[in-house]
Amino acid sequence: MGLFDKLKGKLQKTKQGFVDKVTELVTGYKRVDDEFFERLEEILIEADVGVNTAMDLTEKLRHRIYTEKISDMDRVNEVIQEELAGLLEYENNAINLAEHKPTVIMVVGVNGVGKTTTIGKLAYNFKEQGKKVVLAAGDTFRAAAIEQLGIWADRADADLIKHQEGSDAAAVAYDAVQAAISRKADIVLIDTAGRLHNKVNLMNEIGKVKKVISRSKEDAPNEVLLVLDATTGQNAISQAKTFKEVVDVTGIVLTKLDGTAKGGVIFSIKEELALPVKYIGVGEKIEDLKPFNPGEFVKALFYNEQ
Ligand SMILES: Nc1nc2c(ncn2[C@@H]2O[C@H](COP(=O)(O)OP(=O)(O)O)[C@@H](O)[C@H]2O)c(=O)[nH]1
Ligand SMILES: [Mg+2]
Repeated sequence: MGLFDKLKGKLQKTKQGFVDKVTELVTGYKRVDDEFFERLEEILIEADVGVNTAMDLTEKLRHRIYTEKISDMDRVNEVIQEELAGLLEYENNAINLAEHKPTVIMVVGVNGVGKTTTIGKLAYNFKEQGKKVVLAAGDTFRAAAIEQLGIWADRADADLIKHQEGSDAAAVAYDAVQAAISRKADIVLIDTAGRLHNKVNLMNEIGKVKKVISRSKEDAPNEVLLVLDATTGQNAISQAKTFKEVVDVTGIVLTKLDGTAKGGVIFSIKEELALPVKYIGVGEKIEDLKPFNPGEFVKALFYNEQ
Protein backbone atom coordinates (compact mmCIF):
# COMPACT_ATOMS: atom_id res chain seq x y z
CA MET A 1 0.00 0.00 0.00
CA GLY A 2 1.41 3.38 -1.02
CA LEU A 3 1.79 6.33 1.33
CA PHE A 4 -1.09 8.13 -0.34
CA ASP A 5 -3.43 5.16 0.10
CA LYS A 6 -2.40 4.93 3.71
CA LEU A 7 -3.16 8.59 4.32
CA LYS A 8 -6.53 8.21 2.63
CA GLY A 9 -7.40 5.35 4.97
CA LYS A 10 -6.31 7.29 8.05
CA LEU A 11 -8.45 10.29 7.17
CA GLN A 12 -11.64 8.21 6.65
CA LYS A 13 -13.61 9.70 9.55
CA THR A 14 -12.94 13.29 8.61
CA LYS A 15 -13.75 12.41 5.04
CA GLN A 16 -17.10 10.91 6.06
CA GLY A 17 -18.01 13.67 8.51
CA PHE A 18 -17.00 16.51 6.24
CA VAL A 19 -15.92 15.95 2.66
CA ASP A 20 -18.58 13.39 1.80
CA LYS A 21 -21.23 15.84 3.03
CA VAL A 22 -19.77 18.58 0.83
CA THR A 23 -19.75 16.23 -2.16
CA GLU A 24 -23.32 15.19 -1.42
CA LEU A 25 -24.38 18.81 -1.19
CA VAL A 26 -22.73 19.71 -4.48
CA THR A 27 -24.27 16.78 -6.33
CA GLY A 28 -27.69 17.58 -4.84
CA TYR A 29 -27.84 20.99 -6.52
CA LYS A 30 -28.12 21.88 -10.21
CA ARG A 31 -26.84 25.40 -9.59
CA VAL A 32 -25.67 27.31 -6.52
CA ASP A 33 -28.04 29.61 -4.65
CA ASP A 34 -28.22 31.23 -1.21
CA GLU A 35 -29.47 28.04 0.37
CA PHE A 36 -26.51 26.14 -1.07
CA PHE A 37 -24.04 28.51 0.57
CA GLU A 38 -25.92 28.44 3.87
CA ARG A 39 -25.86 24.66 3.90
CA LEU A 40 -22.17 24.62 2.98
CA GLU A 41 -21.39 26.98 5.85
CA GLU A 42 -23.29 24.69 8.22
CA ILE A 43 -21.36 21.63 7.06
CA LEU A 44 -18.06 23.45 7.54
CA ILE A 45 -18.99 24.55 11.06
CA GLU A 46 -20.20 21.07 11.98
CA ALA A 47 -16.88 19.67 10.77
CA ASP A 48 -14.99 21.88 13.26
CA VAL A 49 -13.60 24.19 10.60
CA GLY A 50 -14.52 27.02 12.96
CA VAL A 51 -17.12 29.74 12.57
CA ASN A 52 -14.79 32.50 11.32
CA THR A 53 -13.06 30.32 8.78
CA ALA A 54 -16.34 28.76 7.62
CA MET A 55 -17.88 32.19 7.06
CA ASP A 56 -14.84 33.60 5.27
CA LEU A 57 -14.48 30.56 3.10
CA THR A 58 -18.14 30.58 2.10
CA GLU A 59 -17.95 34.29 1.27
CA LYS A 60 -14.85 33.76 -0.86
CA LEU A 61 -16.50 30.90 -2.72
CA ARG A 62 -19.66 32.88 -3.31
CA HIS A 63 -17.57 35.72 -4.74
CA ARG A 64 -15.49 33.44 -6.95
CA ILE A 65 -18.41 31.43 -8.24
CA TYR A 66 -20.36 34.57 -9.17
CA THR A 67 -17.50 36.62 -10.61
CA GLU A 68 -16.08 33.68 -12.56
CA LYS A 69 -19.64 32.77 -13.62
CA ILE A 70 -19.16 29.13 -12.64
CA SER A 71 -22.29 27.10 -13.28
CA ASP A 72 -20.98 23.58 -13.70
CA MET A 73 -21.29 21.81 -10.34
CA ASP A 74 -18.17 19.69 -10.94
CA ARG A 75 -16.27 22.94 -11.29
CA VAL A 76 -17.89 24.19 -8.05
CA ASN A 77 -16.54 21.11 -6.31
CA GLU A 78 -13.06 21.83 -7.69
CA VAL A 79 -13.20 25.44 -6.57
CA ILE A 80 -14.19 24.34 -3.06
CA GLN A 81 -11.15 22.05 -3.00
CA GLU A 82 -8.89 24.82 -4.29
CA GLU A 83 -10.07 27.25 -1.63
CA LEU A 84 -9.72 24.63 1.11
CA ALA A 85 -6.19 23.85 -0.07
CA GLY A 86 -5.44 27.59 -0.02
CA LEU A 87 -6.25 27.64 3.71
CA LEU A 88 -3.40 25.18 4.24
CA GLU A 89 -0.69 26.80 2.11
CA TYR A 90 2.12 28.23 4.18
CA GLU A 91 5.24 30.03 3.15
CA ASN A 92 7.34 27.52 4.99
CA ASN A 93 6.26 24.39 6.74
CA ALA A 94 9.64 22.68 6.82
CA ILE A 95 11.61 22.36 10.04
CA ASN A 96 13.91 25.31 10.51
CA LEU A 97 17.34 23.67 10.69
CA ALA A 98 20.20 25.34 12.56
CA GLU A 99 23.11 26.63 10.50
CA HIS A 100 25.50 24.93 12.88
CA LYS A 101 24.28 21.71 14.42
CA PRO A 102 22.53 20.75 16.56
CA THR A 103 19.06 21.94 15.64
CA VAL A 104 17.17 22.38 18.90
CA ILE A 105 13.45 21.64 18.90
CA MET A 106 11.27 22.25 21.94
CA VAL A 107 7.91 20.47 22.05
CA VAL A 108 5.05 21.96 24.06
CA GLY A 109 1.34 21.34 24.59
CA VAL A 110 -1.18 20.27 27.22
CA ASN A 111 -1.29 16.80 28.78
CA GLY A 112 -2.24 13.90 26.58
CA VAL A 113 -2.09 15.62 23.19
CA GLY A 114 0.78 13.39 22.05
CA LYS A 115 3.97 15.34 22.76
CA THR A 116 6.08 12.40 23.89
CA THR A 117 4.77 10.14 21.13
CA THR A 118 5.46 12.84 18.54
CA ILE A 119 9.02 13.22 19.81
CA GLY A 120 9.54 9.47 19.42
CA LYS A 121 8.20 9.59 15.87
CA LEU A 122 10.23 12.69 15.01
CA ALA A 123 13.36 11.04 16.33
CA TYR A 124 12.68 8.07 14.09
CA ASN A 125 12.01 10.38 11.14
CA PHE A 126 15.34 12.18 11.61
CA LYS A 127 17.16 8.90 12.23
CA GLU A 128 15.81 7.62 8.90
CA GLN A 129 17.40 10.69 7.29
CA GLY A 130 20.72 9.59 8.77
CA LYS A 131 20.77 12.17 11.54
CA LYS A 132 22.02 11.68 15.08
CA VAL A 133 19.33 12.53 17.60
CA VAL A 134 19.35 13.40 21.33
CA LEU A 135 16.14 13.40 23.38
CA ALA A 136 15.71 15.47 26.55
CA ALA A 137 13.33 14.10 29.19
CA GLY A 138 11.99 17.51 30.13
CA ASP A 139 8.71 16.24 31.56
CA THR A 140 10.25 15.67 35.00
CA PHE A 141 6.89 15.74 36.76
CA ARG A 142 6.36 11.98 36.71
CA ALA A 143 8.90 9.13 36.60
CA ALA A 144 6.59 7.38 34.10
CA ALA A 145 7.01 10.26 31.66
CA ILE A 146 10.79 9.87 31.73
CA GLU A 147 10.47 6.11 31.22
CA GLN A 148 8.03 6.61 28.35
CA LEU A 149 10.52 8.82 26.52
CA GLY A 150 13.25 6.24 27.24
CA ILE A 151 11.21 3.59 25.44
CA TRP A 152 10.88 5.87 22.41
CA ALA A 153 14.61 6.61 22.52
CA ASP A 154 15.31 2.87 22.30
CA ARG A 155 12.84 2.36 19.46
CA ALA A 156 14.22 5.27 17.45
CA ASP A 157 17.83 4.56 18.37
CA ALA A 158 18.34 8.03 19.85
CA ASP A 159 20.34 9.13 22.92
CA LEU A 160 18.36 10.04 26.04
CA ILE A 161 19.35 12.73 28.52
CA LYS A 162 17.40 12.47 31.77
CA HIS A 163 17.52 13.61 35.37
CA GLN A 164 15.53 12.36 38.32
CA GLU A 165 11.79 12.76 38.70
CA GLY A 166 10.98 16.16 40.15
CA SER A 167 14.20 17.76 38.96
CA ASP A 168 14.44 21.06 37.07
CA ALA A 169 13.17 20.70 33.50
CA ALA A 170 15.28 23.61 32.28
CA ALA A 171 18.46 21.92 33.54
CA VAL A 172 17.62 18.74 31.62
CA ALA A 173 17.11 20.75 28.45
CA TYR A 174 20.39 22.58 28.98
CA ASP A 175 22.31 19.35 29.57
CA ALA A 176 20.77 17.76 26.49
CA VAL A 177 21.93 20.61 24.24
CA GLN A 178 25.41 20.46 25.76
CA ALA A 179 25.53 16.69 25.30
CA ALA A 180 24.39 17.07 21.69
CA ILE A 181 27.12 19.64 21.01
CA SER A 182 29.85 17.43 22.46
CA ARG A 183 28.51 14.29 20.74
CA LYS A 184 28.15 16.19 17.44
CA ALA A 185 24.47 15.26 17.22
CA ASP A 186 22.26 16.84 14.56
CA ILE A 187 18.97 17.20 16.39
CA VAL A 188 17.85 17.75 20.00
CA LEU A 189 14.20 17.12 20.80
CA ILE A 190 13.06 18.50 24.15
CA ASP A 191 9.99 17.04 25.86
CA THR A 192 8.09 19.22 28.33
CA ALA A 193 5.36 18.73 30.93
CA GLY A 194 1.86 19.60 29.83
CA ARG A 195 0.31 20.80 33.03
CA LEU A 196 -2.18 23.54 32.43
CA HIS A 197 -3.26 24.24 36.03
CA ASN A 198 -3.24 27.89 35.34
CA LYS A 199 -1.61 30.19 32.88
CA VAL A 200 0.87 31.71 35.32
CA ASN A 201 2.33 28.31 36.14
CA LEU A 202 2.63 27.39 32.51
CA MET A 203 4.18 30.71 31.63
CA ASN A 204 6.78 30.42 34.36
CA GLU A 205 7.80 26.91 33.50
CA ILE A 206 7.78 27.02 29.71
CA GLY A 207 9.23 30.50 29.64
CA LYS A 208 12.06 29.45 31.91
CA VAL A 209 12.86 26.30 29.95
CA LYS A 210 12.99 28.32 26.75
CA LYS A 211 15.24 30.98 28.30
CA VAL A 212 17.68 28.38 29.58
CA ILE A 213 17.68 26.63 26.19
CA SER A 214 18.61 29.92 24.55
CA ARG A 215 21.61 30.17 26.87
CA SER A 216 22.78 26.71 25.90
CA LYS A 217 23.30 27.65 22.23
CA GLU A 218 23.08 31.02 20.55
CA ASP A 219 20.30 30.31 18.04
CA ALA A 220 18.37 27.82 20.19
CA PRO A 221 15.60 26.85 20.18
CA ASN A 222 15.27 26.70 16.39
CA GLU A 223 11.71 25.49 16.67
CA VAL A 224 9.02 25.54 19.33
CA LEU A 225 6.46 23.02 18.13
CA LEU A 226 3.02 23.13 19.68
CA VAL A 227 1.25 19.77 19.65
CA LEU A 228 -2.54 19.90 19.25
CA ASP A 229 -4.97 16.98 19.44
CA ALA A 230 -7.34 16.97 16.46
CA THR A 231 -9.98 15.04 18.40
CA THR A 232 -10.58 18.15 20.51
CA GLY A 233 -11.68 20.09 17.43
CA GLN A 234 -12.02 23.82 17.95
CA ASN A 235 -10.90 23.53 21.60
CA ALA A 236 -7.43 22.94 20.22
CA ILE A 237 -7.53 26.46 18.78
CA SER A 238 -8.28 28.11 22.13
CA GLN A 239 -5.55 26.00 23.76
CA ALA A 240 -3.12 27.16 21.11
CA LYS A 241 -3.99 30.79 21.73
CA THR A 242 -3.06 30.37 25.39
CA PHE A 243 0.29 28.84 24.47
CA LYS A 244 1.02 31.53 21.92
CA GLU A 245 0.69 34.11 24.70
CA VAL A 246 3.37 32.47 26.81
CA VAL A 247 5.91 31.22 24.28
CA ASP A 248 6.87 32.01 20.67
CA VAL A 249 5.46 28.97 18.94
CA THR A 250 6.97 28.39 15.48
CA GLY A 251 4.78 25.57 14.19
CA ILE A 252 1.99 23.11 14.88
CA VAL A 253 1.92 19.33 15.00
CA LEU A 254 -1.68 18.15 14.68
CA THR A 255 -2.04 14.65 16.14
CA LYS A 256 -4.73 11.96 16.16
CA LEU A 257 -6.14 12.80 12.74
CA ASP A 258 -6.81 9.09 12.43
CA GLY A 259 -10.14 8.11 13.88
CA THR A 260 -11.60 11.58 14.40
CA ALA A 261 -14.32 13.34 12.43
CA LYS A 262 -13.02 16.68 13.72
CA GLY A 263 -10.08 16.93 11.35
CA GLY A 264 -11.69 20.01 9.81
CA VAL A 265 -9.98 21.96 12.58
CA ILE A 266 -6.82 21.91 10.45
CA PHE A 267 -8.42 24.43 8.05
CA SER A 268 -8.75 27.09 10.77
CA ILE A 269 -5.17 26.90 12.07
CA LYS A 270 -3.64 29.36 9.64
CA GLU A 271 -6.43 31.91 9.92
CA GLU A 272 -6.85 31.69 13.70
CA LEU A 273 -3.23 31.18 14.75
CA ALA A 274 -1.12 32.38 11.82
CA LEU A 275 1.11 29.32 12.28
CA PRO A 276 2.09 26.59 9.85
CA VAL A 277 1.18 22.95 10.41
CA LYS A 278 4.54 21.16 10.12
CA TYR A 279 3.57 17.56 10.84
CA ILE A 280 0.43 15.50 11.22
CA GLY A 281 0.01 12.47 13.47
CA VAL A 282 -2.09 9.65 12.04
CA GLY A 283 -1.64 6.82 14.51
CA GLU A 284 0.23 5.52 17.54
CA LYS A 285 3.06 3.77 15.71
CA ILE A 286 6.53 5.13 15.11
CA GLU A 287 5.95 5.67 11.38
CA ASP A 288 2.62 7.43 11.91
CA LEU A 289 3.90 10.99 11.65
CA LYS A 290 4.05 12.80 8.31
CA PRO A 291 5.58 16.07 7.20
CA PHE A 292 2.50 18.05 6.31
CA ASN A 293 1.78 18.39 2.60
CA PRO A 294 -1.35 20.52 1.99
CA GLY A 295 -2.00 19.45 -1.61
CA GLU A 296 -1.69 15.77 -0.81
CA PHE A 297 -3.85 16.19 2.29
CA VAL A 298 -6.76 17.76 0.41
CA LYS A 299 -6.41 15.23 -2.38
CA ALA A 300 -6.56 12.37 0.13
CA LEU A 301 -9.68 13.88 1.72
CA PHE A 302 -11.52 14.39 -1.55
CA TYR A 303 -10.38 11.25 -3.26
CA ASN A 304 -13.19 9.05 -4.54
CA GLU A 305 -12.81 5.42 -5.52
CA GLN A 306 -14.23 4.62 -9.00
N1 LIG B 1 -4.52 7.54 17.39
C1 LIG B 1 -3.49 8.32 17.69
N2 LIG B 1 -3.04 8.35 18.96
C2 LIG B 1 -1.99 9.16 19.26
C3 LIG B 1 -1.36 9.97 18.28
N3 LIG B 1 -0.37 10.66 18.90
C4 LIG B 1 -0.38 10.28 20.19
N4 LIG B 1 -1.36 9.38 20.43
C5 LIG B 1 -1.73 8.73 21.71
O1 LIG B 1 -2.11 9.72 22.64
C6 LIG B 1 -1.80 9.30 23.97
C7 LIG B 1 -1.02 10.40 24.70
O2 LIG B 1 0.23 10.56 24.08
P1 LIG B 1 1.50 11.17 24.83
O3 LIG B 1 2.58 11.24 23.83
O4 LIG B 1 1.79 10.44 26.08
O5 LIG B 1 0.97 12.64 25.19
P2 LIG B 1 1.68 13.80 26.02
O6 LIG B 1 1.05 13.80 27.38
O7 LIG B 1 1.37 15.07 25.28
O8 LIG B 1 3.15 13.51 26.04
C8 LIG B 1 -1.02 8.01 23.82
O9 LIG B 1 -1.88 6.94 24.07
C9 LIG B 1 -0.58 8.01 22.36
O10 LIG B 1 -0.42 6.72 21.83
C10 LIG B 1 -1.87 9.93 16.93
O11 LIG B 1 -1.42 10.61 16.00
N5 LIG B 1 -2.93 9.08 16.71
MG1 LIG C 1 4.41 13.33 27.65
